[in-house]
Amino acid sequence: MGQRVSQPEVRVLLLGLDNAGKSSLLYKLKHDISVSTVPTIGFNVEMIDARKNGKNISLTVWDIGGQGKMREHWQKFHQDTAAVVFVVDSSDRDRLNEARKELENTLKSNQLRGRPLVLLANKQDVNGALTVTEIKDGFNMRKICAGRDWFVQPCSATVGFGVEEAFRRVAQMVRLPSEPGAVKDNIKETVHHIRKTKH
Ligand SMILES: Nc1nc2c(ncn2[C@@H]2O[C@H](COP(=O)(O)OP(=O)(O)O)[C@@H](O)[C@H]2O)c(=O)[nH]1
Ligand SMILES: [Mg+2]
Repeated sequence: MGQRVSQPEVRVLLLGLDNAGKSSLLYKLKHDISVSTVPTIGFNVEMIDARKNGKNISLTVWDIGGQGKMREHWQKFHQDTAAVVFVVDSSDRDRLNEARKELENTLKSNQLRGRPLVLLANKQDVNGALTVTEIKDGFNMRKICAGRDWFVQPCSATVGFGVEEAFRRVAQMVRLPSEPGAVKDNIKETVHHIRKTKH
């Protein structure tokens, strides 16, 4: 724990439609890598140890979900976010358009301008799941991600492939707090803010 305090920390937002597999991804990471959670205030936070430029960093991954009550906090979350991980259920063709709209809306946020995006094409273990190419084309990624770094990673949260790769990629893409153009992050401040404004 003490070691962590000194290492650079960046906030990563885990977004996507309900049922995309966000919680499963975090659960997977939690079992493979050391983490801490704040389950009592209605969302999941996991600290992921990662490496960037040969140094240890912490990714604090926030799964704030789509719960109505949390939506009012999204602006605050966006402001301090260094990267977005957007999870798609690749086996759910019926909701692909809904997922695309949600992603487009997210990317329109002023606070997230220029922040890197990793799109997780989850549930690749399901027969007939959309391929990375199909999702890239279907989402028109080149167009909607103009002006930021982006990457599409196939994965399966249940089988457990592609997940660690995705977060390694996130670590490569984020700007550290010490770098120009970075955002500062402060978990305590945010938790305090949420507690204060909860009721
Ligand atoms: N087959 C398959 N099912 C998955 C995968 N990831 C999640 N699921 C299932 O999808 C459902 C929704 O997952 P959950 O993590 O709760 O989604 P969330 O709403 O985005 O947090 C659950 O039944 C999971 O077991 C995956 O990679 N493959
Ligand atoms: Mg969930």
